[in-house]
Amino acid sequence: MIDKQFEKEEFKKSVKENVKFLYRKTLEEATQEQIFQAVSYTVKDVIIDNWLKSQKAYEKQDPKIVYYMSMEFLMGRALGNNLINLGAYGEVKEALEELGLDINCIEDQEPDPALGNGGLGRLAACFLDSLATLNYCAYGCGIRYRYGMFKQEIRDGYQVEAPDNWLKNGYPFELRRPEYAKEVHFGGYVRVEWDPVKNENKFIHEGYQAVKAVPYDMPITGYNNDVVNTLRIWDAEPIVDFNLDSFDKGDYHNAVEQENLARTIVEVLYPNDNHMAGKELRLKQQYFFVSASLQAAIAKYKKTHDDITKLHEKVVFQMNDTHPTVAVAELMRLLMDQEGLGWDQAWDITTKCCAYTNHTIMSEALEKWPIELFSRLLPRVYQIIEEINRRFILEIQQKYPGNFEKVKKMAIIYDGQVKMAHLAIVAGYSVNGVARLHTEILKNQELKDFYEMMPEKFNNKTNGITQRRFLAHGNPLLADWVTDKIGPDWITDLSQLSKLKVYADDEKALQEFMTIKFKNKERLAKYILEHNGVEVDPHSIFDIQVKRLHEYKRQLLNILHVIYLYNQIKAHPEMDFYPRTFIFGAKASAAYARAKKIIKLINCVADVVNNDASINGKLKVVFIENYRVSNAEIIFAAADVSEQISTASKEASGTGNMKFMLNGAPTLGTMDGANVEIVQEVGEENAFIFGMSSDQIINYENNGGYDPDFIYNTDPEIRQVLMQLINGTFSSDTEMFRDIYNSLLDKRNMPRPDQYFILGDFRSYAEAQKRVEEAYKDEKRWAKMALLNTACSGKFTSDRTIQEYVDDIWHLDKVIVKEN
Ligand code: 26Q
Repeated sequence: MIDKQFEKEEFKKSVKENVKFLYRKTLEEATQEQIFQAVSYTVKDVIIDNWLKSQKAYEKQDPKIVYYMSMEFLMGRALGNNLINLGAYGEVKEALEELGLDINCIEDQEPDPALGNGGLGRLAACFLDSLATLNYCAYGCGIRYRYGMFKQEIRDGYQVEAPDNWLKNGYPFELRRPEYAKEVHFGGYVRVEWDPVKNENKFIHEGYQAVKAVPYDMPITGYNNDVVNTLRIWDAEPIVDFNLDSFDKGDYHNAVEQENLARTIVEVLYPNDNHMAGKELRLKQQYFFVSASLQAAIAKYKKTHDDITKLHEKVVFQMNDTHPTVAVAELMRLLMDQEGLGWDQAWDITTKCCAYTNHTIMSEALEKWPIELFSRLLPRVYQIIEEINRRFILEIQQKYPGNFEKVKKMAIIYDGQVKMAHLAIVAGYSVNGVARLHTEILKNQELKDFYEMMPEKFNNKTNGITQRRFLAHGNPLLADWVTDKIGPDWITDLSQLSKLKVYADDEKALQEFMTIKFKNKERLAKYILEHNGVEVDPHSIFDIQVKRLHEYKRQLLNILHVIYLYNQIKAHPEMDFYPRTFIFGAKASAAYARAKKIIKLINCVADVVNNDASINGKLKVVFIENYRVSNAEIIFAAADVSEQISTASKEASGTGNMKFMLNGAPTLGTMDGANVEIVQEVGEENAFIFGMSSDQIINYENNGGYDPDFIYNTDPEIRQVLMQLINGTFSSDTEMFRDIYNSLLDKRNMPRPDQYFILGDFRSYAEAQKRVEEAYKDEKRWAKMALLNTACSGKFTSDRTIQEYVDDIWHLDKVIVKEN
């Protein structure tokens, strides 16, 4: 149903008025950006009414609330998504057309709020969409970074990072809420005082620096249910007012420091993906948003409840990886020092309120903080962690008397470090992995000791994605086709897609499906021409790998295989070869030198391959600059082949894999993360699986025996590819890719040469690629595969994931906002 507010004439009038009020201009005089602002304000007006209505409904129904605590929310653009969820996209598109405006151009004016790195941040965004759509009361809690994920420019083949000043024109979908500001304290010391009345010690935090946390709320609209939840991101402001001459001269130094602290704390998102940066500022960011969010949650609870010991009945804090894990100690602090509870009561509540999701098993991503830094920055919180640790060690010793190995492996504080994952597991009542295989590896390898001691905490929640953004909005042609075939229920019940299976042998339907794919490929080709100046043929196979750049994701395997194909075509020009476009998109962390070199390599290979007339355009390589949520939507829709080629056991789940599948691209991948479940859903015959299993990889890791030099010495085609890295084929500087070459072979990297087993999987990958080509040549077979991928993707909606979190972990109540 279309809301009255989106009645076309009303809407047009409102846009014109907003342009007038905001810019003192007529529509004709306004820029596209100004029109975007005006349109957004009109949409926001409607949302605000539903926001108020949702608030009222929550007050009346008093549901349990989940606070999704995350350092990252990779939201992507809001305008189009809100229009979809309000059921107004079509109407608004037409209204804009009548004003002579193209909705796509208007949407393109919006900056991507890129307050996240990759998978973990995007998952948080999908979860908020599903929570609102499923009628659950939820808050996202995070940080309002002034600068989100950097913009990537490619210059001379190199990645160059540019700041992302996403707030420069003002962001229309946020609301400052100064009345909910909270103070957060850093540094100082703890004074212990005897409280003769309560007959116990009082802990008084003094000499700290204070920062004011000011929340900005962003509306999260549910699909067609009038629910509007809140993403609350915190900004930092100094508490002292510099413009007052009157402040105590003696405090000048402290005042300057507090001002600096406020300015730096929310300045920028750390652009590390799956890698721990042990920076003090990062820990400050974590405590800053956690403390403010917990204070706000407790204040909200106390407004309508007077028994703080029942907090867990109405509140749950889900920790998105260990990044917000300081929450468990902060909650203890607030319950004891502010609410006056004793340790046991506070611990009982805390351990019923906190739950933890693990997103990685890679050791370099595990958060460990030096105790020196931790205790200096958060002295009272550190004290509490010490006590949690002391009590936990007693528990270990009780359960495993005399087994000091256990203490060594499981302690929260050990070797001068605070291990955040251990803290999260000990204090959380639920520990979950993000795909079946990942959870099994956690239970049987990485977190084995914890699983043995507390098996009841462990559970799996396979990730999912929102079909509202990644099909309804990103692929309107396919969305309409699906609705045509099976009705619109898939938008809130993705399992409906299985009804498409009856079309798997229907030639007309297959034809339609592939025609849509072709049109989407044309749309992407246009984007690539406009943004990269490269012409690609939409008739070629679009083989796509888009994700953060990391060695474990093995973009290197992909590009080495491109070189191998190039050599084949050059050596056998007469060879039957189906034209292929290899498309990459990836940001490398600014400090990750080898990852940046891999980007350079991809671009150097692209230069050579794309400009070699002798191969007749059979092979093209494209690196899409600045891969992000907004262009991802276009990219997934246009994919023929989904590259999911991580070293088995390393990718916890992956979510891009699901977005490709939903859009009808078969997976070319390893048995890793959620790929395993994708194959289970779609059938092995509709995917291209290759490579070593996670068991094989783990076995090599534990026992050694992987010998890439043997492969290099015995496989001349692989050797040729590797030689080309250092013989000037792709760069006149023969040292350019020496490090990459070494990384694949050098046994001096012992005990394990190439942790990512690239040469070990190379032949198997090349064979799988051959199978892709054969399958693609058979048009009907391919169409069927593609369609079945869409038809079998129902499991991978974040709606299913969220319902599982609700059923097994959160136990939330459904809320009704829209009266029928
Ligand atoms: C930690 C400490 C200091 C600085 C940065 C970090 C940091 C930041 C981001 C550590 C890890 C991350 C991101 C991890 C991540 O995105 N993991 C991905 O999560 C997805 C959602 O569950 C999975 O699908 C992916 O498999 C997993 O890699």
